[in-house]
Amino acid sequence: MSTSAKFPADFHWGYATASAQVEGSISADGKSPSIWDTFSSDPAHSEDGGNTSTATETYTKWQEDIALMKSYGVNSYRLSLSWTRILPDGVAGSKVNKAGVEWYRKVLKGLLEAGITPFVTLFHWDLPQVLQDKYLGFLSSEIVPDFENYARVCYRELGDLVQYWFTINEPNVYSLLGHAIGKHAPGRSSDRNISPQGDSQTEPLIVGHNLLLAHASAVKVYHDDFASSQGGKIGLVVNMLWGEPLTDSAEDKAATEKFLAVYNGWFAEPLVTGDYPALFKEVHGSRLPAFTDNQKALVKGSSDFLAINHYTTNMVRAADSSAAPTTGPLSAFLPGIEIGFEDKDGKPIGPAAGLSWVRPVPWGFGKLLDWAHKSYGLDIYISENGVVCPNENRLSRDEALQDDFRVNYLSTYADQIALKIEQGVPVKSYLMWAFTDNFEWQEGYTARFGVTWIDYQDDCRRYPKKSAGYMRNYFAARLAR
Ligand code: GBH
Repeated sequence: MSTSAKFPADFHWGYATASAQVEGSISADGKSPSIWDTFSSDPAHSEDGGNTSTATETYTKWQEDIALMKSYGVNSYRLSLSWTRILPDGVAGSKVNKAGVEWYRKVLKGLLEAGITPFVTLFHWDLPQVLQDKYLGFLSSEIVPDFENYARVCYRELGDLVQYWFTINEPNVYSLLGHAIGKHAPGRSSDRNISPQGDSQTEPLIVGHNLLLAHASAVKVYHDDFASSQGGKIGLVVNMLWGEPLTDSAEDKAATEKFLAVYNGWFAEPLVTGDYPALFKEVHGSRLPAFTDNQKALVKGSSDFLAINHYTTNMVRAADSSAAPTTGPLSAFLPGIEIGFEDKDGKPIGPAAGLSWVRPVPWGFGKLLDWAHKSYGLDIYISENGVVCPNENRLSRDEALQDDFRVNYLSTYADQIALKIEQGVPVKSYLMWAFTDNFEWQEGYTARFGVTWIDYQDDCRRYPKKSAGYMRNYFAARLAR
């Protein structure tokens, strides 16, 4: 084992979760329903009919979780807040639920006492159902002042315990999966077999626009009224894929550029320029809402850093402009490109994992880090990265604990960060998905991303997988002291 430090002493590493995926106790202590509580209560909406009601019972097991995390050696942990625990009525001016606030204060204090730095996401998709009912959530610009108010309450009630805020998780995924593909809450789509309502061509763009304005407004509140006293940083989390042109042809290169601009650039570029990428505007034309000058000024510079969730790489090729991409989150949305996992000789660029959309391609991660640095120039926080092992959910517990596929994925992706830091890319964190197996949205409980195995048949007991110990040793050997 190499003892030479590859990561600076202030590098943040650890694991991530999100409220709806782990907390459970969905009506405890005054919490109101979120759109994911409602959506997942229909068993047709997930692979195994699973829902958010118990999840991994973190609401009651939080102390055990912090102790476990401490034993994993981490110095950081990413969690998200349930809007519906803190403001059950959702809207600006409504009553703050003390019990909800108190639960988060206990957890945050527990983390700090354990020497673990919390990274806190305000919104990881669990919108108050009351706001979806009232004005269709992020389809309406009415969401912006309500989100701004929610953010202010969080900074005021919890900000003394938080130095790293993430406003919104993966606006591209929330827009596309919730309002074009329809597999995520609120489940809207043009496909009438999926949803009675929705327009996959326009709604994701409107939702995306309001997400950016909500993000930027929440950041302005922090910068204006809290940053100087609380001293923290705040930014947006964007899901990014790497795309590699299938061939050297001008068409495939152009298709790849378009793919990166549309998927990655949609939310990252406005943070820096105050506007959408030119290619994104070209693709969507008049369907895309325009920013006013005031909004541009608000959005420009609205992220202290760029937080990236990254899982995989796709090969990209130009296709007939009427053809939708064969797979992936853009399938309902970006014609003219095809994406896949095979190179031009038909060879897979990475081995199959436990879910069809993700394959380990560590070199693609390295290229993405270079590209993101060159394109946006912000400090980079990796806020999610992880994988499901082949067949993982069908293995016995003992078999599943030997997760060598994940060990290999996480350690080779971490190696890419070390390499890029050495080359001058300012990567500040590696927060892996996920701390434990959890409620994996449309996959229900069938996709196990955790470094901790959860026994759903036995009171959600926790069992560390091999990867948890491996990554502890990995960082013990490489993190400068
Ligand atoms: C993240 O999203 C989420 O932030 C996290 O909550 C989640 O648990 C984690 O990933 C693991 O999935 O059905 O073909 O459209 C990752 C981005 C985008 C990955 C949508 C799955 C579905 C592909 N996700 N994608 S498709």
